[in-house]
Amino acid sequence: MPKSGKINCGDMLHYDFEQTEIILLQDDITKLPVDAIVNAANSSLLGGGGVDGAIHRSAGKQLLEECKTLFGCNTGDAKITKGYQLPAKYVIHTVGPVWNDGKYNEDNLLTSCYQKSLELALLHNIKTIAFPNISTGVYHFPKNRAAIIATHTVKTFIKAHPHAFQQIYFVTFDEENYSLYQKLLRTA
Ligand code: AR6
Repeated sequence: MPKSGKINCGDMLHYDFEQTEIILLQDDITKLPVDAIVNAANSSLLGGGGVDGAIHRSAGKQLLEECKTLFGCNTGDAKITKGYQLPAKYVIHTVGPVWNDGKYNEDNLLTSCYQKSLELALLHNIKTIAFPNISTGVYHFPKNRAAIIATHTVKTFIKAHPHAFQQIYFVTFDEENYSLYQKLLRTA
């Protein structure tokens, strides 16, 4: 069950996929009362800008203290902490690849971020999870390519684990990502 409350958001689109509801919304991920939100972190796991900065600000200092005990995270991998002052119970920190013309395994590393995050969620019996658009900010991964990877990887995982998740959220921050996801999700 979500930690608290009900999510009310105007621009929220729902797609039934197998036993899981995929939800697209444009919002601040730190506001969501889901079991887990995913953080687009860097390999230090000690905070930064963008969504990472917003998550650390909202969660409070205890999040940084727990992150210090994790000794970083490799690109493409994921680690979990509590959510502290966030409405979400957990934060899953994953490290996306920096886009470098696609010559450095970026596609596979981004796929791995979504996969490893979902595997960790499964281990912790997380039923509702929200993803930001990993690597599409300061790491400059092309947005359309990242959205194709995100939606494909999540759907593949759902097919392999049809009873694992009640709801998986794609939380976009900008219009461009919102319409890219909308196009991709409405085609089965
Ligand atoms: N809620 C949802 N999405 C957000 C929010 C928010 N509050 N804030 C930003 N976004 P970025 P990256 C979107 O740059 O590219 C950090 O400094 C944003 O519009 O946060 O993976 C880390 O410490 C974009 O679409 O992450 C790393 O050093 C998406 O989140 C580095 O940035 C990801 O943008 C990671 O870069």
